[in-house]
Amino acid sequence: MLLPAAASAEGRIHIVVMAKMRFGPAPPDLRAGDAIEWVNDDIFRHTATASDGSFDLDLAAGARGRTAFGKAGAVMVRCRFHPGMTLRLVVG
Ligand SMILES: [Cu+2]
Repeated sequence: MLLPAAASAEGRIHIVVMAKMRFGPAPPDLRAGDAIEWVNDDIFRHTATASDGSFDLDLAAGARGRTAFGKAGAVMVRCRFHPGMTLRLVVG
């Protein structure tokens, strides 16, 4: 029986900046086990809220926070305060 190769000790951390009422681009190489560090570089409070309920991060202006991605798949992210802010993530 073959065992899967050992996973790397830790996933990588990708940065997504929120600025000017928008999410920055989705990381193209996001993988299960990775995390995103959300950086609110705006003058407004924003959230990074997953449509599947897997995370809901509330960030004051200037704040940052991380969410981890445990499994592959697509997830839509939006800001609860600004309906125009959306981001589609694909976890490989
Ligand atoms: Cu917002």
